[in-house]
Amino acid sequence: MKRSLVKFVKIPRVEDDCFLCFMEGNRQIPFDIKRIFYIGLPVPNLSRGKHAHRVNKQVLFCIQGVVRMVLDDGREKEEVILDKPEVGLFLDNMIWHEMKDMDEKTILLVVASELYDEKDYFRNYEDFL
Ligand code: T46
Repeated sequence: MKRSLVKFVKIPRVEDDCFLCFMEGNRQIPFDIKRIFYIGLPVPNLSRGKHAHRVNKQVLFCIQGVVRMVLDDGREKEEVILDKPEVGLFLDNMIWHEMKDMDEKTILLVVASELYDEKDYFRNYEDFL
């Protein structure tokens, strides 16, 4: 059976007079969370990412707006749209990924298994392969 590159991480969404989502390391998030960052106010037609990580694993949430994620393990490519704050995308290490088609409201929240280290990045596709 074909292995899917797209692995969702669903987190609780509590609804009362607003919504509230939460996540905890080694519970919904399948690793110790060492770093959190977020990305927002994209210019039109922005494409970001275009790299893979040697070790770092991440879960990416589109907490507002929309993003199209393109994933590539060097053999297969898959795309997925994220537009729900309670549905994250698990980005394993050694997966080339690109964020596309964000709208002007898009905010991405990313939890990571490792501290920032530029040496962890493959930013050149041929090197990644
Ligand atoms: C990823 C996708 C989803 C830091 O100094 N510390 C950090 O923790 C991060 C995440 C970035 N930076 C610096 C490195 C660059 O000078 O911020 C600048 C922009 O980073 P980058 O071009 O890698 O941004 P994106 O949006 O292409 O990628 C980011 C993450 O870097 C990456 O790990 O998987 O979001």
